[in-house]
Amino acid sequence: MILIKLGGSVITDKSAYKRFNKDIVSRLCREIKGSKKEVIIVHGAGSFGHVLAKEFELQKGHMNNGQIDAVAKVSRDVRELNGMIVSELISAGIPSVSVPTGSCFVMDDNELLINDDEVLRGYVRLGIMPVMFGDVVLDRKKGFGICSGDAVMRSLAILFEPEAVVFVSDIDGLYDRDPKVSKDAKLITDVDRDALDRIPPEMTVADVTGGVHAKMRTMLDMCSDGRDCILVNGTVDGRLEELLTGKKVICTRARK
Ligand code: IP8
Repeated sequence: MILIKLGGSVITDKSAYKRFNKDIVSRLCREIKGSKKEVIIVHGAGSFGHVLAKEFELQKGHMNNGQIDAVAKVSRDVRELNGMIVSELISAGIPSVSVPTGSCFVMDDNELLINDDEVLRGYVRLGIMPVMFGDVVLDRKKGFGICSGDAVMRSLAILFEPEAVVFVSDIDGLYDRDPKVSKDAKLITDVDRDALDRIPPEMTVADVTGGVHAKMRTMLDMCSDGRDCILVNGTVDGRLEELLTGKKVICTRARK
């Protein structure tokens, strides 16, 4: 099984509140179907989550009651996004069901707890893909918090032990410096901890949450013997399908 995260920067337009990239999502779903691989998909929140979450500092937990309305709105907005993604998956021939992170699970001081996996495993056994996503989630210590799709990926990797983990983003991979600023920026195709430590974090392009450097660290944490984690550009037609079917494509591969 391959665990795939569709990043918020690909599935939405980050510059506009709640703008869904329907055509890209539809194509990516067809590419996943075309690959004939068994997958589990997680998605980010993009402009359906980050805009209000940032404005009301939801990631800091419950500080004031002015945040409560924003918790409800973010929750509503990311479910709306999830509904559109599940629709695209079903249209592409991938039976899928929404498993909203914040409705099914809690966090404890920012750590997502999936203590009961009956629902997730039950759907997978039936051949229906559970689709989780970055969400606002109740937190035992902080009242609520923001659980990123990356944190969901970490939990699902422990539960399902996928053979590979793929992060679909809007960039070709990790560069040694910001390619939008520097023409000499080089794509790093293979990265391990030592290689990542040599790249200054501020030199890499910022992604939805924390930047590519932070994402690479998460990816390295998810690597194990025989399991690579790959960052690939989903805005390029066909690239995800080629990667999933074992072709050589432009990407960054994190190895243990
Ligand atoms: O887009 C963030 O998830 P991400 C979740 O995976 C919210 O970082 C609600 C902002």
